[in-house]
Amino acid sequence: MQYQNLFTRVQPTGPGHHGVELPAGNSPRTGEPWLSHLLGRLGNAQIGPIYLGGLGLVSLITGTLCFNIIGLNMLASVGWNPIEFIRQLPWLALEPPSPQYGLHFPPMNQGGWWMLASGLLLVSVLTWWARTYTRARQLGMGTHVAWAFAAAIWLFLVLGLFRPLLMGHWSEAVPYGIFPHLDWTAAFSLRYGNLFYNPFHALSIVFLYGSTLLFAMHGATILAVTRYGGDREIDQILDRGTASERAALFWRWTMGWNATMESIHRWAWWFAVLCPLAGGIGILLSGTVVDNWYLWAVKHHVAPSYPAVLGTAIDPSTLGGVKP
Ligand code: 07D
Repeated sequence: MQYQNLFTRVQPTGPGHHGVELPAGNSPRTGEPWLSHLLGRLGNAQIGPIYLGGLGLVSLITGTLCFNIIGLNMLASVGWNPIEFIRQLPWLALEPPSPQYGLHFPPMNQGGWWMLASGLLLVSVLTWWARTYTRARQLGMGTHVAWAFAAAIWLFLVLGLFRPLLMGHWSEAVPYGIFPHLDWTAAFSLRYGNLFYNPFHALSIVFLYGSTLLFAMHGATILAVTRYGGDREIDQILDRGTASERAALFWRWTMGWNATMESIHRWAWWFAVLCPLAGGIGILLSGTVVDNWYLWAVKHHVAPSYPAVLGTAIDPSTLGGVKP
């Protein structure tokens, strides 16, 4: 019979476990643990208890307020018609203030709600970060998750806070909305001469794609040796002649070299973290230091200057356009 680890996973039932004792000064965990067979097929069957705490509470409240402000503004934009709200949802937006307001606080209906929603989102994301940091510390863990999350927050802050501040306009920030934020992304690329020529965008893609490749390699390798207990990581590191040695051997045979049980996770962490870190640098440089990435690439002999038959590329910033 074929070994099917997904279907042979045993789900023992019994009293739920609240987890290790927490040091003094922590809030109690909320909720009696219960078991879900369905979720147990995807991960751990035990649900809860959850740790809410002060930071979690602030994060949830500010996040919910932000979400509702965005939703209500969208609803207002279709005359408070719920049917139109659902029908047009992908196109609806809460836009940042227009350029004329610079870094000033605009009237509520001209970007003020965007400012308020963004302030709340900022508090929500930062308190959630602090929560990942303090929860890890209280469990005696390293803070690797918090610092990986911080890398994503770096890109989020560059897009919505640091770059608009450097450019002197909140209008530079990203709108809330499904298609509107995609349109913003495409417009940003066009405005700065095609983001493909931005080396940090390229580097960010390297780590994005690199992360998927590494994740596929690692996930596949471990699944391939679960029949030998490869998913029981600690036994694998301490014992000899294990599934993990077989997995290592597989890679040493196929590509001459292998990562270790520990180093593969460092590879994964760095690849994931470098994606938004490099990306944030690329966005911060756009419009502040470099105005046109295509012309930048030509100047630095990265891209060829195309033959004159195609006409010369014109830097859009020299065309005048709409001035604030
Ligand atoms: C966005 C930041 C962290 C987010 C946080 C979120 C909440 C709650 C709730 C609103 C993901 C906090 C908030 C959880 C929200 C409420 C209620 C992380 C983020 C903390 N690109 N591109 C990248 C590719 C093109 C463009 C990165 C590929 C075109 C712009 C990545 C292609 C154009 C920007 C990437 C491609 C263009 C990017 C993102 C291919 C026009 C960025 C990395 C094959 C479409 C961003 C330097 C990431 C960046 C970015 C990939 C093409 C524009 C590597 C594969 C040429 C403007 N692009 N791109 O981790 O960093 O995002 O650029 O075509 O800003 Mg690109």
